[in-house]
Amino acid sequence: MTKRDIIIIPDPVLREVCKPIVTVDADIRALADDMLETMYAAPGIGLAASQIGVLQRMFVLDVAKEDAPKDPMVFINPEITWESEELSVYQEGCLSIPEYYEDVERPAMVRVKYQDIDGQQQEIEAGGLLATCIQHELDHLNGKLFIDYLSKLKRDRVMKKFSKLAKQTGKL
Ligand code: GNR
Ligand code: NI
Repeated sequence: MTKRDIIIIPDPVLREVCKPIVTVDADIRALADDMLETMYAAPGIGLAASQIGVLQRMFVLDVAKEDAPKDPMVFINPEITWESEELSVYQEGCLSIPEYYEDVERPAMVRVKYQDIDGQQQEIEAGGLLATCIQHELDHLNGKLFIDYLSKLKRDRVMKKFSKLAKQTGKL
């Protein structure tokens, strides 16, 4: 297992659309391990492959409470097959936009079809924080970030702050 570096905005890699995974093989299982290690170390409750510069349709999650046992989940080629009309608001954050948090409204419940780490087709219905996280991670695979749901003023402000930081640290 290897901890990978997490890509921060405004890196354009975060705006790329990830490609479907054709076969769930040993390389994909090793990637899932690296992504979970990176997510736990951050620490975060989710991580999409594009956040470590891998443009494949896969994300990992663990929304277990801090005092509960670990519950790592891996979603390969995920697709939302249903979303509730009911919406809910969560204060979201993103490891690619460190220390910035804002409320985002999304469907309260979703059904998601995906392949698991054994390549088996699965479908689950999720609510609460899990539903929010699944939507946040699936957005990453389509090059979308949670700040895209905010006003242009807020989004421009945060992009500007991180662009300036990237220049100072020579990462852009
Ligand atoms: O660690 C994370 N916390 C979080 C909180 C509310 C809604 C979504 C998230 S996902 C985020 C990790 C991340 O950036 N995943 O892409
Ligand atoms: Ni994120």
